[in-house]
Amino acid sequence: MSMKIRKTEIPEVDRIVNDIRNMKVRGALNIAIVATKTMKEVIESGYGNTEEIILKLKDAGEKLRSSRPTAVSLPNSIDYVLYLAEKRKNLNPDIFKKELIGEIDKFIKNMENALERIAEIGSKIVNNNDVILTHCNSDTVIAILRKAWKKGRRFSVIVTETRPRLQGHITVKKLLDDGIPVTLIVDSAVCLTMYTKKVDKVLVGADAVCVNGDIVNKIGTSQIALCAKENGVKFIVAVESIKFSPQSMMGGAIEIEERSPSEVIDRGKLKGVKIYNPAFDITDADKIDMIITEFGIMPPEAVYQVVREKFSWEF
Ligand code: RI2
Repeated sequence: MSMKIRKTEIPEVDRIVNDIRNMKVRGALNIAIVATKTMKEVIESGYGNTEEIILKLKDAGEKLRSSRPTAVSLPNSIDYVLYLAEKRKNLNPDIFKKELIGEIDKFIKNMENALERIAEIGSKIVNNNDVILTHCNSDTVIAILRKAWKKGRRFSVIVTETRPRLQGHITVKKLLDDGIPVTLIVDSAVCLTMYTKKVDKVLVGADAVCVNGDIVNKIGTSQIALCAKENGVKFIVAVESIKFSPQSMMGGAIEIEERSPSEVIDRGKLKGVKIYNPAFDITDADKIDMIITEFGIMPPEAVYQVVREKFSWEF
């Protein structure tokens, strides 16, 4: 007898895993929200007793966790859902599902609220006539810039292309849609642009924030931070606390995703060459002036305290 798979079961998880891996779903916060919604769907479609549903949830969590290794918001959100489930493992399946879904909805709302809160807090550091440089495509950065623009601040933004996937182009489109003036530069033009005093602030997102305040973000970020330090330009990071990594004392402890050589070059064109394609790099805390979170603006040294207070649940 052939076993029929229910429509919303594991294949849906596989599809999301692929979408995250192929970067159809991307951006550290977005990945966390989509993964959490997928876990919720596993609960909604789960049948059997509570123990069996938890097993399915763990299986889905493992698959989702493996989709991209660097964005800490992904394991953080999966671990939190599993923690909520374990706490309710003695409940009957109906009450278990109802309570867990309610908690997950609250968790998703909290992540969305964090983004709005950061937009509000971050908008205050954007001044009239500022020239702000950003790298890659961060929804959190865009939310700040949009909010500041809506409040009437008038500024302009320099966006790096962000090789190899040119995610800077997404940022350019989004900002232009809101009427914000944008200049696109190649990644290697950052130093000259800062040296010629064309930048007031750097504002970037992050995929992970370590306990010591180091951040992990799109490849090229650390060079921009070095350049900002050298030229006395403020380097500011905007992140929701779901991206804080309680398990990583320093940036070096976080796994850096290496992506396909085909993102860099069509190898047929340069036969025999080796390609190294890390997707992220580490910016040391001492290059960071401030971190904007939903709790307020803090120096990188304050991350330790937030991690202690926020991540009281067990992994
Ligand atoms: P938000 C992105 O990673 C970029 O590195 C970006 O700076 C960071 O996540 C944070 O993005 P990727 O998914 O959560 O493009 O602020 O590899 O959107």
